[in-house]
Amino acid sequence: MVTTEYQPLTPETLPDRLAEIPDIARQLGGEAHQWHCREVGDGNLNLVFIVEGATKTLIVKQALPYVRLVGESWPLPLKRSYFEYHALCRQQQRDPGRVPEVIHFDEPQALIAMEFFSPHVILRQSLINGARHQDLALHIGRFMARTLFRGSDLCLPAKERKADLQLFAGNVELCDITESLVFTEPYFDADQNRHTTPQLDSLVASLRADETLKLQVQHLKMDFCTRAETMLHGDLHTGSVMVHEDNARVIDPEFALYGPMGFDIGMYLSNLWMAACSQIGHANRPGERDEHRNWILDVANDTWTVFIQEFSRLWDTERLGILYPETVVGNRASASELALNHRLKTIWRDALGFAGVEMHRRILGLAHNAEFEDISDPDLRAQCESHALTLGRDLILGRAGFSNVDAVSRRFHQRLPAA
Ligand code: SR1
Ligand code: MG
Repeated sequence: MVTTEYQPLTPETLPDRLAEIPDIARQLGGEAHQWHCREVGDGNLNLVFIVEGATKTLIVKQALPYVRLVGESWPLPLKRSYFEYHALCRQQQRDPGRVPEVIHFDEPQALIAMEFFSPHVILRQSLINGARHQDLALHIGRFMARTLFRGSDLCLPAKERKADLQLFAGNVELCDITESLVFTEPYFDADQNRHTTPQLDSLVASLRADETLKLQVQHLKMDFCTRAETMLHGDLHTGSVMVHEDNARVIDPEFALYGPMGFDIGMYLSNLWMAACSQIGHANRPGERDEHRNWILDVANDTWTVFIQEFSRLWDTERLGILYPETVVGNRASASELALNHRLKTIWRDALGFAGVEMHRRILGLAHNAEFEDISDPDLRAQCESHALTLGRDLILGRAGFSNVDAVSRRFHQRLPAA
């Protein structure tokens, strides 16, 4: 853009600003005054515009200098769009077509113009509506395996991986959000917290009084902060996935960082499990959503199965990095297989712990989930939330004991509230 001083855009100012960028003007087609812009951001942080031109529609995302959810009292650096841009470029290379193509990045304006997925909707809302998407597990399981494997020392040249480690280490403020809002605040009576009260009061008090639980969460937080295994999406929940029929795409990697592989997986599975917990709250009659709930649980199971398959395939075919070299661990039939199984076991155990923490923070912390928030009857909402809170505690404390994803489904059903 010609204009260099940062200015938050509006649907009125956006067309003239976009017209200054030849790439965008060409793609949109026609004249700037014909372009139709609307602001559609419903996330916690940014402005998001849909810009309909004469020949094409684009998404324009602009960071605000503060947290949108809270307001100007919580400043947040514009630089997050720089990390989002770099993460999108890497994800595009590592799993082509699964993330929006970047058309233009303007660093001073903290603005990314990108591909518009249409008629896709946010997965979280689709699960609330009771819709199904057949290949969801395939797309997201592969996305996680490809991005997590290909961003790590298992695959990337060490020099490149270290440069990226350094680059994403700058995403300090967004990491701080996760460190505080996910791993810390839910476990004490922090100012920004809220929960369904009084229904959940005693359960919340018991969680906050549970020293073993809090210690385990701090162990997980230490892993999140220190185990820089790969480039993570960093905020891979069902609000960061867009779906249409059998297609699924991933958006919004502004929280990207180098961290443990299990974090993205745990956060994503957790949001599926919470969607499943919420289904009784969206039923018009008892049992109406049982099938849908079981379908969501199956998607969680299949996602992990696809992850294992794809990660194992990459282990055999793309293990070109410095870790577990073939010269030392041999090929699949020997020590390599033991090493792969060890890694998968660690990722699974970590994922379960992170999943439990994500459940807690979405019910006790600042940023809640629509699948629970949209349940207007507080008693019913609290029932769904209690299910998730207790499941979350089980996952954190028992993460080493859930041998596979079926074991989690069984625990889900054991904790299911009586109809
Ligand atoms: C203040 S930001 C709250 C949450 O919104 C984002 O989507 C992340 O999940 C963050 O934790
Ligand atoms: Mg987001």
